Amino acid sequence: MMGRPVILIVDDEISNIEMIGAVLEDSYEVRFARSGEEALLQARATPPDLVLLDIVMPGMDGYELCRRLKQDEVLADVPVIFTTGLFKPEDEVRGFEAGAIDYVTKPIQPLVLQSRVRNHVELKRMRDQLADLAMTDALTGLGNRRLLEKLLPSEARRLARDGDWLSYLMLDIDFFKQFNDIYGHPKGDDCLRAVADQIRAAMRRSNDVGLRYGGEEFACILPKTDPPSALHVAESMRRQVEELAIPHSRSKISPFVTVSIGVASGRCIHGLSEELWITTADAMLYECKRTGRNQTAG
Ligand code: GH3
Ligand code: MG
Ligand code: MG
Ligand code: MG
Repeated sequence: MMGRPVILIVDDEISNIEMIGAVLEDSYEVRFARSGEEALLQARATPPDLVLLDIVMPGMDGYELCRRLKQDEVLADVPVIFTTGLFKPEDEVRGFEAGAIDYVTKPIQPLVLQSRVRNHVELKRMRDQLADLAMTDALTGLGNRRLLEKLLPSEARRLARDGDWLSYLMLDIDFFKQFNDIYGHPKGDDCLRAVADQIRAAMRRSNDVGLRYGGEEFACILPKTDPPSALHVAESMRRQVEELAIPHSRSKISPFVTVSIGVASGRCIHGLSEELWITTADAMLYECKRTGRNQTAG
């Protein structure tokens, strides 16, 4: 969440929107929608940090909108608080069943609403932080294996719509065990960070992602990238690492730290397992190692 958190108020009555907006506008960026349909369009265009939702509205009611938000891949985690005139326990239970995080009845008590909104915005921020942390490698700051396992299938699915190219790179540092043995693990960690920085710098397009697969192995996901372009990225990455000129006296092939990179490229098709990219890149990486290291293959 950057800047002021965005609150989307959904209510068919303008006086309710004005009243709730006035309570929150000092601390939040307030947006509003007059119907469920309008709210769904708005939220998809610019996801809010929290939704305040009326239940009784013509057309799509609040329960239905809440369910739709919870089914949306991007919006599912946005907290929804019902603000409603319906006060019966069964109405409230329906609200929670639809996926709401809280339920406030009208007439609104301004200070109570402020407190509840503040708590839920803060909890959402902490959940987002934890989710980021869970997907980040602590040593290099790159995405980790967990992020790879989430991103690769979702990218493959997205690209399958147009049968687009997906390229996948698997990078492995050469003779890294010997590097640790002679220079020690702290220097080994510095080396991993330096290689990670080169990988990050090589991710030129907005959807390119470099990740730490584990140990001294890294992966890159390059959407809409054909085989020659992927090999080009890999080759330039290999050269950039070599040009760091990190001394490695125990490498059998170079005075410096080098890497080998296996490349897998294919057009995405619905139902094709993304494992194919991993096993292919692995096989190509093995070829690089077998035939000398410090090279790329695809
Ligand atoms: P090859 O050229 O065939 O890839 O040989 P290699 O020595 O690089 O491969 P091997 O798999 O035998 O060794 C990988 C080494 O990476 C062993 C392990 O100590 C080291 N390593 C894995 N994770 C870390 C880490 O987080 N920090 C440091 N310093 N070393 C690590
Ligand atoms: Mg209403
Ligand atoms: Mg390895
Ligand atoms: Mg290695």
